[in-house]
Amino acid sequence: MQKTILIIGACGQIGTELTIELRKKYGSENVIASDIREGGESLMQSGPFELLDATDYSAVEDVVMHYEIDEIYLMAAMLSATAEKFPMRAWHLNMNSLFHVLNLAKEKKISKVFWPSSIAVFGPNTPKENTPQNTIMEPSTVYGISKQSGERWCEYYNKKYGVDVRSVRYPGLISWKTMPGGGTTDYAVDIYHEALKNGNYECFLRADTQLPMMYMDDAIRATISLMEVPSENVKVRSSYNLSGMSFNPEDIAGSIKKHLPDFSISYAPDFRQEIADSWPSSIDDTLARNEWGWQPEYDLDQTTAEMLENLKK
Ligand code: AKB
Repeated sequence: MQKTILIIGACGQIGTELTIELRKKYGSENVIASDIREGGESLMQSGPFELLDATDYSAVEDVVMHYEIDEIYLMAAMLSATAEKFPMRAWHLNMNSLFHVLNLAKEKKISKVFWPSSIAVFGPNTPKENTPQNTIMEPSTVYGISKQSGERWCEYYNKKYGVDVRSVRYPGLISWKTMPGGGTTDYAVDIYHEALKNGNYECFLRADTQLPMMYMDDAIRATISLMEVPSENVKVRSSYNLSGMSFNPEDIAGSIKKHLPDFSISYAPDFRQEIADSWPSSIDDTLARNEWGWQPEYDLDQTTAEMLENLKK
């Protein structure tokens, strides 16, 4: 059966690539992109677009009714570093947009929701290596607190009202089509741009800051496969751990040097170091692998090759 999909936050780092992929899969006219601002040319020209404020319930409801939307992917959020600067704005955006979408599903105006969580749900007391699905969380950032609360609400809406909501805890995402904005893991994208432009990069994290990361193609594949799994197979209604690779700034610099031998990196840690230090260094995603067949494809060197090749163009 043909379905109609709305992506909220379609012009961001994940939203752009998700929209393009969903349009390939379900047809351009059936995938409505929306955001508070217009996006890049390839996104804007590939299908319908609506200017939409994710915190405005009536505006979201109008778009849902107008296009007879079946599924929403809610990708609008304020990320970790920016959220530390604007805690109340981050809370307002991250929580209210989620409530609006969950309530539309509760009222049966849509039938399925994807909402992204993050490794930021974990905190300084969480076991750092191979962080399990269920463990101590206690996030210490505004963004992490909003994602942790969001997970609890998703689970609640599923149990109480039968809302079909699905989620993964994204690690840092690496992509070349759209820049990330305001995250702690953004260095792993900036570094490729600077390597090609200037041959050097000043990193805002320490050399040994190991974090979970993933190439965007893997992240999009994970997202769409989770949304396609039959509902009874989705056992976790908070959010699934999801793992791609783990590396630190020194490793990524080494990987870049295989292509650009003169590349150099220096370190000037700032407030984002404390955020990174509170997060896991690797993730155990056994449940995602067992329950819906998750398998990552990209390691660090493959990611570097793809990033440099595409950014050079
Ligand atoms: C961030 O750094 O804030 C995000 C995330 C890990 O959720 N990329």
